[in-house]
Amino acid sequence: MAQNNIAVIGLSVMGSNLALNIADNGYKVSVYNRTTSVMEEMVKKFPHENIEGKATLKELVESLAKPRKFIIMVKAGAAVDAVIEQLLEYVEEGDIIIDGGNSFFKDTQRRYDYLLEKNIHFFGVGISGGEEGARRGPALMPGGNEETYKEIQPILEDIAAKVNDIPCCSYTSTGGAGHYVKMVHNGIEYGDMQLISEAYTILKHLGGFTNDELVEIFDKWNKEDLESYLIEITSNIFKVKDDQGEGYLVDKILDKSGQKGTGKWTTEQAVDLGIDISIISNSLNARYMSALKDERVKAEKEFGGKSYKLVEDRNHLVKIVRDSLFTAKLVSYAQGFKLLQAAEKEYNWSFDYAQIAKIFRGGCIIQAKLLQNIIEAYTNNPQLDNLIFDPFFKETIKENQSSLRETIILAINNALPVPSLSGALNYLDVYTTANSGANLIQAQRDYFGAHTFERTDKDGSFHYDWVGNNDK
Ligand code: NBP
Repeated sequence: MAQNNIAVIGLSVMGSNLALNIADNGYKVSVYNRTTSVMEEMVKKFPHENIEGKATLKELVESLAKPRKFIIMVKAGAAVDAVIEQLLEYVEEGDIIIDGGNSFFKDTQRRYDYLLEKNIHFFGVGISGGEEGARRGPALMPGGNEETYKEIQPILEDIAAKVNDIPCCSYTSTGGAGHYVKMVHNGIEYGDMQLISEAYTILKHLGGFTNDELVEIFDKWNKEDLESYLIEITSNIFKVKDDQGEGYLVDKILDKSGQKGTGKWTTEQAVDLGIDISIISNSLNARYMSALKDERVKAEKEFGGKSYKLVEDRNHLVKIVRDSLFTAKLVSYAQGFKLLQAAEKEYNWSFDYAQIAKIFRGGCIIQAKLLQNIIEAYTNNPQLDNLIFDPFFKETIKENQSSLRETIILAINNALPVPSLSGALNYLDVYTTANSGANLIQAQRDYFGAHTFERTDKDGSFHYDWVGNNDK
């Protein structure tokens, strides 16, 4: 009988966990996977009264109440298009297809437009929180038609993580907006992780802190402004002893970090839209550089090695590193939201930034106490040009920026790389400089290319005959 509430297509770890989460919330779920044995195994391994396995798409479609709702959880890219094409054989006008994978927002926009012509509603839903989030409550970033969103809102809100009973799920805007927000979320995640890693290397090499001492420091930070999922797991990481030898596991892990491309997308978008997201892009570059392990080992040898000088006042170091980390994090979020603002204009979306910050408060990697400050900032002034103008941001940055400067100088004097902390400080220094050196750049552009310039004392566009007058 066509009575089930929703279908999940793709039963790898994310799809299976999401189906179980939906079923736990009282919805009848039909599940399907291209390779039928995967579906059979899932249903056998996780028997659930609300889950029914379907071996064919036809059976799957026929099991659903109308309008039919499908969540596609397959590998991002061509697989999503393939599933959509197969579904088109069976779906009817008004049915709803949701892509919950990590799709590129332009693909989502293309699919949205394509399906709109056929009167099929398409939603791109950014899902954050990994396997555990999918199972117990992820952060959800839906994008698509606002009117039709009401059809899927109850299910999405029920399965999402909750903070103070408020679901970490909110409609973002049309087309690819949900996947865009997810992409920026991932970019911010890159920035947060790199900043924490820079704080760690400073404390380790210039403070001489042991892993046990780092646990204490991070535990303390996690009770203050820096409270966040990433600070919490970092502390947990420092506690773990190596299960295959002496010492701690973190010290045995090769310093080559991987990435799956969302930081690259975020950086490419920032370049396309002309937005400085230095913390995120420097974090991405740091991951690329980390991959060059052999070359870095060779270069360190050939350029004289490193000798870090321990500081005398370790308590002071902890203080300035904490202030630096928090300040850089404020700047990083300011940059991320600035990118969202630019995208809103470019793609004709309409974002509610306080709602977006609310989504991030739970279920996802960047959940942090700071998001409450962002919610307040945008609730007080939805038109903020830049988060750093919000009174809380402004006062905190003013109070802490000398610590950030001191930390960076200390790191630089020890040749300890801090690309993202310095990206934050450079951004602040550039943004708070009323008179920059760009007058000279304009003069050069006019000199070799007659690109013209504006003047400080008169309106209009000017050109000067630099060559002719030089020859005189
Ligand atoms: P994978 O990304 O590993 O994809 C495997 C699934 O895709 C299987 O069900 C597979 O079916 C199906 N599939 C492929 Br591959 N090609 C297909 C095609 N042409 N037609 C139909 N099905 C096809 O699964 P995942 O790790 O569960 O992730 C699902 C989505 O969620 C991805 O977009 C991922 O980026 C995203 N995501 C993952 C995480 C995470 O922590 N893993 C977190 C957040 C978001 P088969 O069994 O027949 O091969």
